[in-house]
Amino acid sequence: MTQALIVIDVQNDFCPGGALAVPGGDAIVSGINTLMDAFPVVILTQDWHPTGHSSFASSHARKDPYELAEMPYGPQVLWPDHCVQGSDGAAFHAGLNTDPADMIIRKGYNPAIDSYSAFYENDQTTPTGLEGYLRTRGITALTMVGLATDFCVSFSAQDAAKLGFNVTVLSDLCRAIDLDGSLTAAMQSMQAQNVHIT
Ligand code: VGL
Ligand code: ZN
Repeated sequence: MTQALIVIDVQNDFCPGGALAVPGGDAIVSGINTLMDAFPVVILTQDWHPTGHSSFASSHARKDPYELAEMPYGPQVLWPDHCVQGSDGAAFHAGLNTDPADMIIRKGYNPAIDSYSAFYENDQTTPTGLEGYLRTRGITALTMVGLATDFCVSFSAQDAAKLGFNVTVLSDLCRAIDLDGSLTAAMQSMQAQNVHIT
């Protein structure tokens, strides 16, 4: 069994002062750096949206951030503009040690479809390629940490578990947005998919 650590979206825009700041988002950075030493494989994900991305409220008439929009693939929360490709907000937190990463996978680059999960876009059918990468390297167990617990961590963990990986989420090294009970809902959904939460 080969174990990989997947570090989700530890980027400036999800940290205090960022466009979509997650409370305490920066508090997990040093713990994640330390944890990297314990894993033979480290993978980072990076939310990476083009300007005018369809998940931005600013791309929709008469919509404010945190409202819902009906997309062809279902309801989508609309966010403040964040993690625009090449911007400082899209960069990893300066304190995050990116050197141990074997691979950095970007997601959310499709203008028409958001991608919370590191495995599938929000249409739940378009793959990012991460599954193939993990399988061809013989990785069967995944530990996930990062931002945000109730969106990108939760969707990634659930997809991984559905794909048959043994998934553990270390909640101490995650932080949540917690929009209208989204954290409680995410915890329940992850548990229902047999994600181990510690
Ligand atoms: C995320 C909302 C929008 C996340 C990314 O990383 O959890 N949340 N884009
Ligand atoms: Zn995003």
